[in-house]
Amino acid sequence: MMSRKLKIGITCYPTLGGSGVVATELGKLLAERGHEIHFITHSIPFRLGQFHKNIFYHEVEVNQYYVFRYPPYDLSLASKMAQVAAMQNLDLLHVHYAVPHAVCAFLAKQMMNGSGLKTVTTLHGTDITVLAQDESLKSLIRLAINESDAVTAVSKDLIRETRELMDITRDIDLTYNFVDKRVYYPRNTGTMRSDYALPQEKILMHISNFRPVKRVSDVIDIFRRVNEHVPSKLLLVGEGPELSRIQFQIQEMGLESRVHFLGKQEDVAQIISLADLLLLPSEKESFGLVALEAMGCGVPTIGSNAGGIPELVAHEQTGFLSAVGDTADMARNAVRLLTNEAMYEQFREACIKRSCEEFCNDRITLEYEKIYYRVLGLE
Ligand code: GMT
Repeated sequence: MMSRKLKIGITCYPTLGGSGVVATELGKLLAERGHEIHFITHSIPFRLGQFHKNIFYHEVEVNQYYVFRYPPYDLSLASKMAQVAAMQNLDLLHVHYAVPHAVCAFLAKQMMNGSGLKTVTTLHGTDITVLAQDESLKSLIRLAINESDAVTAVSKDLIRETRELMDITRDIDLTYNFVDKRVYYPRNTGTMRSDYALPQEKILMHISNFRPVKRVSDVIDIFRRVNEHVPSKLLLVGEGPELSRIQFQIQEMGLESRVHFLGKQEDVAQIISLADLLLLPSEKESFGLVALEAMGCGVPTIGSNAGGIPELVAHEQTGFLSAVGDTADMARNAVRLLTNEAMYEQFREACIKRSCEEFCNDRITLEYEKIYYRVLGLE
């Protein structure tokens, strides 16, 4: 029974964020395992890559009727989900992010009444920690969660927070995020390193969407402190609303010559492999996918102990975690690690081992598969 290949519709935010990356990578891995995957999104997922015979893409188009002041994307998505489910005879819809995707899946299931279509919702963090704080959305999110045939969340901390904030008692499966170990391993960076740093300098890196929650000013402060003891360079990867303020802060501190802005980058594994340390001092992080991407490449994380980060980064083994905002402690830990070669080597090996054993693609894909078979009664 377990080997029946499934037809799965996947909806995610295709153009940004860790949730889109995880959803797309999961779809690709499920397709490799013989399942038929139908992405139902407004644009083609940015990490989809090469053609694969088991992967299909269905574009959600929003009609601009003159009566609409706000064209209803959510309703178009729900209709498209139902249409694809009927046309392709889907077994289930797996939606990433509660708003609006889980709500749309609920509507699609109602439209497909009696067809046996199941829905699985994966919560990624901000859908609960930010959006569910809005009382006007809370009941809708609660409905979508309660009506899903299975709900998963990417950390224990997110499960706890969902229960507390949403007053939800139903089962929520823990499915950690993962990295594909065929992609995330310590890459040979050749001469690339010398483009950014001198041989005696260390490279610190921060990758994010530069939103306030990432506390990028803390990144700069940690770097300033580290640089007083260990000659180093800071590589900033990504773009977002805080970027211009950060540029100003760097100028004010006179650090321009020591910081490189790399903008948005596609080949994250190659870039992270340049780093000696990843900095992730976030205010809140349900998981912190970038710390896992770094871990896969053998790069320890110095960061905060917010949200789900401690479930991923093993404190004193694959990195060091401090209280949010304690940049002095974060800098002390960074210096400790960068100036002790034996300790650094130990951390590096622990990173590679932990990412392969605890967060590897094979393991997490099987966990999702098991959930699909369970909701379909095919266990
Ligand atoms: O806030 C972000 O960085 C984007 C957001 C998203 O929707 O992709 O990230 C959330 O989901 C990621 C994938 O599961 C997690 O790794 C991030 O920790 C989480 N962000 C927050 O909780 C702030």
